[in-house]
Amino acid sequence: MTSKRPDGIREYDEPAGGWGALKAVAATLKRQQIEAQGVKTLLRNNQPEGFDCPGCAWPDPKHTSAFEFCENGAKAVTWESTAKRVEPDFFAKHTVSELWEQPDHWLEGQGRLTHPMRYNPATDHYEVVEWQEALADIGARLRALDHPDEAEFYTSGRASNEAAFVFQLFARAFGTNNFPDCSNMCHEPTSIGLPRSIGVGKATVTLDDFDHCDFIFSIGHNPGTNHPRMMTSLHNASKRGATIIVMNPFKERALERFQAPQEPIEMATMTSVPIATTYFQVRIGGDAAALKGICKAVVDLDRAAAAQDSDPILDHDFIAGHTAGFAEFAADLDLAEWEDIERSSGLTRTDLEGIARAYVASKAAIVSYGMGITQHRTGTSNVQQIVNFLLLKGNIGRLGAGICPLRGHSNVQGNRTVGITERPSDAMLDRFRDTFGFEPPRKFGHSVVESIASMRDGTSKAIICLGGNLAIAAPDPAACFEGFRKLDLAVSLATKLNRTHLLTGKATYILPVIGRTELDSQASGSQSITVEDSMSMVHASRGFLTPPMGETRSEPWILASMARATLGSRVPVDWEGLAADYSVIRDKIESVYPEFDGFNERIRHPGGFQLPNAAQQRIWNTGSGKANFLIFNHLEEDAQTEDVNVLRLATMRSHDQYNTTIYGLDDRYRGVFGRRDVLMMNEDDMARLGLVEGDLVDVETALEHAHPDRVVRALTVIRYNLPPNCCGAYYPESQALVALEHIDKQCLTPSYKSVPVRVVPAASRSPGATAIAREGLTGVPLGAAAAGPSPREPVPGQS
Ligand SMILES: Nc1nc2c(c(=O)[nH]1)N[C@H]1C(S)=C(S)[C@@H](COP(=O)(O)OP(=O)(O)OC[C@H]3O[C@@H](n4cnc5c(=O)[nH]c(N)nc54)[C@H](O)[C@@H]3O)O[C@H]1N2
Ligand SMILES: Nc1nc2c(c(=O)[nH]1)N[C@H]1C(S)=C(S)[C@@H](COP(=O)(O)OP(=O)(O)OC[C@H]3O[C@@H](n4cnc5c(=O)[nH]c(N)nc54)[C@H](O)[C@@H]3O)O[C@H]1N2
Ligand SMILES: [Mo]
Repeated sequence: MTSKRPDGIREYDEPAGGWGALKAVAATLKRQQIEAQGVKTLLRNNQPEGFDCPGCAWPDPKHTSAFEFCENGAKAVTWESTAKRVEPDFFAKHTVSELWEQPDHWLEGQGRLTHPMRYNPATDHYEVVEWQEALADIGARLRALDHPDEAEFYTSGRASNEAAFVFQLFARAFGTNNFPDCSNMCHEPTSIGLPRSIGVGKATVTLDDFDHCDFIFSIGHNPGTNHPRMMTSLHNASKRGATIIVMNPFKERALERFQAPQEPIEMATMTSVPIATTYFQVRIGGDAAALKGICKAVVDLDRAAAAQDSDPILDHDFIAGHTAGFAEFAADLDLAEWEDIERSSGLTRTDLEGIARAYVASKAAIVSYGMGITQHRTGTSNVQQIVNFLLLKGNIGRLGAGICPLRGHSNVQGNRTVGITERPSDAMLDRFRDTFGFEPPRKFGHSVVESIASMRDGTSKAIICLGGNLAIAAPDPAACFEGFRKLDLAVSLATKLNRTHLLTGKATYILPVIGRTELDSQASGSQSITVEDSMSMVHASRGFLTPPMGETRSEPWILASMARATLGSRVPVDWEGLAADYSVIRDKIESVYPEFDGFNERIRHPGGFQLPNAAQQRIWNTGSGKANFLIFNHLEEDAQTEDVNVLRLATMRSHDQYNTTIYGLDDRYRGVFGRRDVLMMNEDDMARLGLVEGDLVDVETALEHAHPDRVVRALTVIRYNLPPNCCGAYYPESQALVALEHIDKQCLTPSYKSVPVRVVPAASRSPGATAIAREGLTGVPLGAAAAGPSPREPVPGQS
């Protein structure tokens, strides 16, 4: 018997991709009022002479293929090239207090920003300001700080290499390494964890490897939504007969079956290709235990083979010649009891031995992973367990094999490569000094969590945001809101209005930028920028659409002008020259980072060039000179609580969003339509807690010392295919539940995917209460993070 489901909740039986995706694109074009221009835009997306898709960081097949269809890439492009505008009269019409009451979806949906705006506290309105006046005032306020370390320089990963390089040059010339960046909330466990294991902090695979592997292990990511162009590689691998194993608590449709919009036969016959050979619903936070179980089974199979004199299972030559720490690793596996592994992972010994046997039978294996692995208190160790798994059979540094972290923002990896790091190495800073003739600061700066704590505590007094929506993306809205509102200066370079801009301090500016899809004309003519994808390919991107009428400027121009207004002749940098011709910026990048040798020349080749990756060549730039097996001597991140009413919550993206940008209210593949105020729960948990589908509940963080206000109210319970004791909700609406101190201590990444929560019947019925639970957002005390983490080492492998 099926009872009536809550409004907007229904089964979605279609495969991912296919006609559903084409329909969604048509609807998006219409919503953004750009039917005619939109198609032209999409056709030049990721083409040799076009711009790089601002959607995700998945690489492009040689940049020469026919238009590769991608529903969510189309949404990202049309969102930027919308005909809607937020002009000065919009701000004259609405006070900031009024705007604050609007949902995030509405704020961004108003369209593109067109003029530099300054907040006037006397009227509570944003008002137009001239560029030169704004830049002069920003410069004066930065100079007025007692110390450069009182300023934060935030980067969201959409910025080009050129913008990011000028930004960090500005901040270092000003005198600080405070570079909170979106990567701190995202793949920092990869940047910190991988170098200790294999000496580089990036993927070791290229697209070509996906055509040569016979085993893909996809852990904790949702490519049908977040890296849709990856579906082409998975689809092809599946058709070739490769084994694809998925480990994810949530059943994600695209990982079950996919219909390729490029394949006329599949589209015409309404058929689809199954993606996962087997789908394992691991418990939230159970990946390390599962990986340990699989490795234990593989090592045991090897021992059994040795006892019977059959062919070895492990790649013993590779282990002996290229790795360190195997004996200790194997000893640790022997200590792990199957009973504990099963309890922590939520998977059975039979399941895990099955994965081990499939792996043993393979010749070349790739492991891809995303936020389901990194956004945990043990994110760094989780990443290292994946490396251990690959090392057992020599699956790094050969064709068809390797590790594939799925980066987030389209150029987050490039931003890091060109100097956005709060922990720079001395070698990098020396080259910096030699290139620019000034001594950059050496003291390590703040990452995201540290910068939020410092702003809240009043020790940081200014922030410049190169894109993004930091106050909403970071954990603990209470701390973020308090911090932003205390600032002497807050400046956001942005394409669209968002809630961070509404957190006004003593002086608050919004500076409108041109987007990647748009023509960028400077003194020397029209400019290209460059980006680096998830597989270390650097290539040029050139926009061609007309920027919004008004006063938008390019990011490199704004940052160089701001640097000049702040620093005058204090450092010997020709800021105007950098802004006038981006090839001059690229020459400087090449001078600081030798791997960009011949930069301007090499980006003329369609598809660009690949940055060197030592691990790909089996050169291990680690302390031991080998690839390291690294032990994680626990099974999971939080001690299991005795309290059966505490669930683990993962906060995730829907199909209709880009991080804090909400394109629409549907999450088609998960069967959620027209709403985001839901809590996905396992049916047994619902029964145990006395809940039925459609009940309104409040969700509270169940951390020791948690503040009683850490709560999100009035979510509607929906049943979902999930392991017991796990639940899911959408980011950023669930952000109030994530505590600033609930982080991976090794890299300070928040545990967005593993929040212990208690689910209780809603205190008061407030139908339609979908926004962040604002009533619960004041005065949250902070413990550990406020004191600041222990000093950490420089981020290796990224210079
Ligand atoms: N269209 C679109 N594209 C995007 C983005 C976007 O918002 N929209 N965001 C970009 C950015 S910045 C990023 S970082 C990436 C994010 O891309 P993803 O890594 O795919 O991010 P999420 O949707 O947050 O979560 C991914 C998956 O983690 C699973 N998961 C949750 N907890 C666990 C766990 O404990 N173990 C395992 N194994 N799995 C778990 C969830 O079920 C979900 O399928 O996408 C990028 N691309
Ligand atoms: N609870 C929870 N929180 C999370 C996550 C999670 O899974 N769960 N994921 C985390 C992750 S992986 C990430 S990467 C962060 C994302 O954090 P951010 O990168 O800070 O957030 P976005 O939502 O991507 O930023 C959107 C804003 O960027 C601006 N923008 C867009 N394009 C441009 C451009 O070309 N130039 C400029 N200057 N501005 C532009 C627009 O104004 C838009 O409003 O969030 C993190 N927060
Ligand atoms: Mo991300």
